[in-house]
Amino acid sequence: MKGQWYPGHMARTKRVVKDLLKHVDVVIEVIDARVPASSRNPDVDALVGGKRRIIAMNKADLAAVAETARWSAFFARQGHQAVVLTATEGKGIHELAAAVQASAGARAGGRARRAMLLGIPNVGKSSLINRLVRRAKTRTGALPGVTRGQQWVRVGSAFELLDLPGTLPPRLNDPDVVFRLAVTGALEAGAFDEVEAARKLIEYLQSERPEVLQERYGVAPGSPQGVLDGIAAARGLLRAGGGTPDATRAAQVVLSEFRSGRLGRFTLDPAPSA
Ligand SMILES: Nc1nc2c(ncn2[C@@H]2O[C@H](COP(=O)(O)OP(=O)(O)O)[C@@H](O)[C@H]2O)c(=O)[nH]1
Ligand SMILES: [Mg+2]
Repeated sequence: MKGQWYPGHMARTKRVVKDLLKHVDVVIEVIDARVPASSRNPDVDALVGGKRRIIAMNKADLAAVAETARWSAFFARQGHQAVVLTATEGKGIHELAAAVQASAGARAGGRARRAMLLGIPNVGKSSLINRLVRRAKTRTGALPGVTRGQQWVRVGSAFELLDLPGTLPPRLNDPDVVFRLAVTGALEAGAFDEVEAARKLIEYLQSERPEVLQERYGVAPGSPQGVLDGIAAARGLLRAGGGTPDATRAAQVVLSEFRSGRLGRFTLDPAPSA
């Protein structure tokens, strides 16, 4: 699968992120727990360097529980603390705040430690900030390195959070990664072929959990295109005029229901064993 992103905009953002990082003690790298490898930006390691880092595995409500535990253990072996979260329900927020506080250590020279969130689009950075800031006490105002409109917000007693996240481009050079980002909703609709993504998703579902499509749509197993046409027929999604199945709308239904968890909880990136 091919994917596209806005390189100009992202290149500028990366410069801004690099600048902001100079003022930060702890980085919260936000990833999607369904795709813990595919949702990481490959430049993060270089950008963050030796700073303390916490990996926020968000959207855990949509990921397979056992796989999330395996990934979390893997990150720990890599020397990064991982926190499992569901930002939309506020789950794990206390643990995340505590982890930042602990990793930031004591105040240095009377100043609270500073943290910022980083990650590719749609992993839930804004949702996490909203939840963390709800726990906030005071806004500390503009400081050097903070673009107009951004500010540090004090969370708890020992750290301050930048109230806007750093957004980095997703990985788009590997067709499997593009597929996994497309079906989890990290890419904009125009950046990939929806029918192709849905066909690949149907193939995946038929091999991983063959009963799911039959239970949800009443379609018998078969070729991905046949299943897609069957879903269109079952949902009354027919093209105007000829009355033939509308595979594009059927693809949109499957993608949207997969993303919202209505087809079950899935982790698309298998956890490394070592
Ligand atoms: N199911 C689920 N959805 C989430 C979670 N966190 C964020 N979302 C949804 O994912 C989408 C992107 O979230 P947003 O915070 O805007 O991501 P950002 O682009 O990284 O800032 C929104 O529709 C959120 O409601 C979560 O933990 N679980
Ligand atoms: Mg956002």
